[in-house]
Amino acid sequence: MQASLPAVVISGTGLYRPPHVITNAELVDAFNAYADRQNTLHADAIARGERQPLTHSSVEFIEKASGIRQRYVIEKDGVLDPARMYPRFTPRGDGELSLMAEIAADAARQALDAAGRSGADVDAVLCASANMQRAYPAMAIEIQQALGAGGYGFDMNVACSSATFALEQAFNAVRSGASRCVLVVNPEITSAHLEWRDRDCHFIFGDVCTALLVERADTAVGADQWEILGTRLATQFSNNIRNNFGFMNRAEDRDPGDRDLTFYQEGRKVFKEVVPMAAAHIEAHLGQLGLQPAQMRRYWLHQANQGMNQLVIKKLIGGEAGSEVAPLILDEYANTASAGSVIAFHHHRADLQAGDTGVICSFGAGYSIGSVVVKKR
Ligand code: CO8
Repeated sequence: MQASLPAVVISGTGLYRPPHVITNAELVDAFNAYADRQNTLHADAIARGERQPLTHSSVEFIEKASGIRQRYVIEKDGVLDPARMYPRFTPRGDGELSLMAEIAADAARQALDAAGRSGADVDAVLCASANMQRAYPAMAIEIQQALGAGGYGFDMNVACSSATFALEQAFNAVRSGASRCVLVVNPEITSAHLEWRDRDCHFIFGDVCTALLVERADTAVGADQWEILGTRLATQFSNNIRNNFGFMNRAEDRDPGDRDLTFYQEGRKVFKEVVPMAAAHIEAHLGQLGLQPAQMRRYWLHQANQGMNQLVIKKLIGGEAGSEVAPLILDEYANTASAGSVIAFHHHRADLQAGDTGVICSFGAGYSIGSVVVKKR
């Protein structure tokens, strides 16, 4: 049964990179100005011991603890305004393309070009992201229309593992014959869900959008094709990374500024738990396919923390995670939620030869882990 299924390839990738960069120095300056303002505003309460003063952030801490040096954002002024500290987006009318659909269509067109395809060739669109701009209609359907694609589209959210989970859906849809050509897009406007006023996490995220085209190998026409050898998904419930924003907030009489309505985490616990989970997951997946970790030419890993990726690679192959083995993009892009491993794949695969294999792997809230083993054709 398995042997008769057609081979499926990733035939193109695309990347939308926002126009604005925020360096760590700019970020820290804005945060420290915000902290000083807050401490002045609440000086009496602080003096009475009723409130803790806010402590300054530091570039050195951010770079040492995470490896992040800068991030791209769609809107910069609002984020860096100490009186605001979140992006400023102009609302768009229902007749206009939404921001998520706009950046997804941009990345998608690049993926289509790379694969030698047009929107009309696509018969399924999966918009897979850690945050959706609205409840409905699905962004995927708006993107489908913007590209002139056929078939169907739907949105899906598995936090930072949204892209790999969508890749499995695309892989299965194509090899089963249900779809001919599936577009996966990951518009991550993380700047809108990050709490820029929290020193513990204000440096973590950046905005971006990635796109991947998945189609049958025997009809693919692109010059750069990556056969999907297998996918493996796993979830295990955890409260260590959480965001309680949702449609019931209004009915709960919540203040939209409540801290738990944006990203929050127990970073230390996550770090400790993810390393063994991710390494065991990848090893088991490769074992299922009759492959060994050391045989992989490349690991395109989730981009949250430099140290975490180094430890995952050490557990897998016992060696260093140099850029040859596990390229890092988080120094430039920061954590881009589900898009991180796809950006690494987009930027760091041109040097591999036909027959070379590698693993795209995400780890995210949920917890959720997804791995996709690919071979260059
Ligand atoms: N500037 C200066 N000092 C700071 C700052 C700052 N901005 N922030 C914290 N500090 C101080 C703290 O106050 C603390 O001081 P003290 O020791 O005096 O109490 C000290 O620095 C250490 O603080 P932390 O313990 O919070 O710092 P960590 O060393 O843990 O680093 C990280 C924080 C970088 C967030 C780290 O915990 C981390 O990367 N954890 C991994 C989780 C992660 O990356 N999350 C990102 C988003 S979620 C995601 O992408 C999914 C990840 C994996 C999911 C798992 C699926 C299986």
